[in-house]
Amino acid sequence: MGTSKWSERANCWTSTVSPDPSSDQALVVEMLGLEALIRLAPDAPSRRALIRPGLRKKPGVVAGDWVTWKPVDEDADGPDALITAVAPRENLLSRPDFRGKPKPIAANLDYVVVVATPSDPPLRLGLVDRYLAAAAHNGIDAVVCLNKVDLDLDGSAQAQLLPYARLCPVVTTSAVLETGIEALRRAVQGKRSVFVGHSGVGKSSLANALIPGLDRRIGEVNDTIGRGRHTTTSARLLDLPGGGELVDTPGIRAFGLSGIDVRRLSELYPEFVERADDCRFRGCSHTHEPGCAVRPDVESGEIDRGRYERYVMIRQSILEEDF
Ligand SMILES: Nc1nc2c(ncn2[C@@H]2O[C@H](COP(=O)(O)OP(=O)(O)OP(=O)(O)O)[C@@H](O)[C@H]2O)c(=O)[nH]1
Ligand SMILES: [Mg+2]
Ligand SMILES: [Zn+2]
Repeated sequence: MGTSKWSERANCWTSTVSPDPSSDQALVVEMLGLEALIRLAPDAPSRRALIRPGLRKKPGVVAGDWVTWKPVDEDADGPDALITAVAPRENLLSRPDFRGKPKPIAANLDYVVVVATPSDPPLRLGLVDRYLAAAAHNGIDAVVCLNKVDLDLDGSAQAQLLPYARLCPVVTTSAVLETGIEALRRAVQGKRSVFVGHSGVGKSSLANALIPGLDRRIGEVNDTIGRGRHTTTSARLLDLPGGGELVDTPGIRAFGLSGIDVRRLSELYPEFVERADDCRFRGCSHTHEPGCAVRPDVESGEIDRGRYERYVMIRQSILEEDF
């Protein structure tokens, strides 16, 4: 869904959803309570829109949605537009809220860019795995970005991410030293990406590095706690110079996969899928079944043991949530 999709979208909307070919379609840039910031064309300024009450129910409206709108009477400083419909989504990335209910993050995405750090906050590969599984579940490609590589003095974080290079692009950056920014730019150019990860990994700092003059608010440098700062409070779609967009999102503490059927979990691991045809049983979970073709590959090192062990733990956590 790069910027080029604007025209494709426009054609598709005029032929299907909208009888009026003028300009009643817009892109949602940010949600602010019951209002949305929408944009009518790639370089147009964003404007405030109310959301028709019937559309407020989850998943509601999110950044990256294409919507139909109509003008409404401007009252003082209030919004001057009303969103009347949401176009069918190509995909939607959600995460469970504190009650386990899916909370939508962003829609119509090409990439989920999982941002992680060697330290401050510490590297948690279980979270990376959960995001990769969620991306696969929603049919979205993933990119892993190891930011704050300036803190990876012994290279151990980079070593831990080596197995991921077989699964998706892995980019190593430092927003502070401005290293790896061009590689990240190449990875996301012309596409629509959502930046996800713990609070404080540098998602907004990377957005600032990719978009000169953006000046998005980032966490305090001399904060001594080193985690849980939640500087960004709502997902915001930002234009990349030269085409494409990124959605900067608020950091999270944990990312559950409770919406995923546990029997489907192994299908979200491409390295397991590659071998699963040779398992004796269809729908093998690769945990206890005889004749499993995946476990020998874990033993031989063909499949990364860490990924496998975390898969077993993630599977267990989904099973426990289900009962
Ligand atoms: N050493 C180092 N610090 C960085 C780097 N990138 C960002 N930081 C610092 O990390 C802190 C958090 O950066 P943010 O960009 O606000 O992180 P965020 O992921 O957007 O955080 P939330 O909005 O809370 O989710 C700030 O103090 C940044 O200066 C980096 O590459 N190296
Ligand atoms: Mg941020
Ligand atoms: Zn198996």
